[in-house]
Amino acid sequence: VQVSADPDQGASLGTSPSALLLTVAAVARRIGVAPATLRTWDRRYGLGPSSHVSGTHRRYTAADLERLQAMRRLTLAGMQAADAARAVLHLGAHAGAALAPVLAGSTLPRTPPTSEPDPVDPAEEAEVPGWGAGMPDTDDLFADPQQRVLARAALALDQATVADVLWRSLRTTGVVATWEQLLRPVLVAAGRRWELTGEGVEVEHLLAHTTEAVLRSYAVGAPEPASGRPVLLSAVPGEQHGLPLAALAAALAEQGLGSRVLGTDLPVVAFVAAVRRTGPSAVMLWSHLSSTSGLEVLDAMPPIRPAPVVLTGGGGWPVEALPAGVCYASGLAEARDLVVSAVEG
Ligand code: B12
Repeated sequence: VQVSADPDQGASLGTSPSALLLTVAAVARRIGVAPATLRTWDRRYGLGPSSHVSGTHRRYTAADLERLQAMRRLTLAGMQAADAARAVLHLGAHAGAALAPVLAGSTLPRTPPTSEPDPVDPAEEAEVPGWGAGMPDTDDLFADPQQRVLARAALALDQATVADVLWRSLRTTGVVATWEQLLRPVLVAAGRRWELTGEGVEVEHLLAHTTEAVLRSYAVGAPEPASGRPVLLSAVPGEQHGLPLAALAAALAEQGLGSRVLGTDLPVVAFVAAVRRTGPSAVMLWSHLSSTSGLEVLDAMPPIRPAPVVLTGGGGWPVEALPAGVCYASGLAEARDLVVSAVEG
């Protein structure tokens, strides 16, 4: 018999994973809604706990939790609660994975409006956290429905929906549009929130981590230059921002060009060693913050033959002070095109 130390769980637990028994409060925390919303979903749509432990309140099983996670994904993707509940009751827990990405793309007609509009429930209204003091609401901040879905999912720490939205956008609009029109505005808002309130680091981290993971897997498998001289993408010492490198790797892969990402905060000696060892055709150095020391890396560039094309990107570079022959790319598409022409030679 499986016994859990989780204070949220019931004392007498069953023998299978489906016997996970959670309180309303525990489920509410896990899926990111108010407990009152769960009670509403139970009362109105029958999406309640299916287990009863004698002498205690009713508890949610693992299967109940999965259904509620599906419900949550669908409502985050913009579906009316009543329609989402109907989909979940018909399709089970798979409804979220099956329908949320489609809804995010707005290509599927929503479930026909057979239901009465839901009466406004203050708990449901409040269920997606806002940006906090000084920031407009998500709907006012973002004109584009995709941006809203991404922002709401990030605020709710709903990693599966963040990844779904990104994958769908990459497949339908490509890397540059996904980066410029979907991701950058939401990343900038997350950064602005932190700047204004000091809050939301967890949202920023989840968004950044998921973005990086999705962009990296999008880039996997693209062939490197036939010349045998690879493309190296690296952030300068002290620099923790690396998403633009992941975006560049994905944009290059989309053009059929593989690259090697050396990551963030690479020490100068390690960069020099990588250049000597691989003899790259092009090198991109990212510096986001002016406090990071990119010029040191340029000074240390080893004199290999043929010399690589050296590109820089990010707001940290003193563009006027760059050494002769070093290019500055001001955006993703420009960086991609410069690397492609460097490789084509
Ligand atoms: C995600 C993120 C992080 C993540 C990074 C994770 C990762 N794997 O990359 C983590 C949590 C590590 C992080 C850490 C920090 N961060 Co930060 N972060 C961000 C955030 C939200 C997005 C960064 C990003 O990818 N931006 C890319 C695009 C979106 O940037 P952009 O400015 O629009 O792009 C311009 C150019 O760079 C160019 N461009 C855009 N895309 C591309 C692509 C290519 C290939 C090229 C060539 C050019 C290009 O065009 C634009 C116009 O110039 C930004 C918010 C923001 N506004 O960017 C803050 C932000 C950059 N961070 C900030 C700060 C202060 C920090 C920390 C110091 C916080 C701290 N106290 O720890 C640390 C820095 C640590 C370090 N030494 O590097 C500030 C920087 C303020 C400043 N200018 O000095 C920002 C702006 C947040 C804010 N509003 O205050 N951060």
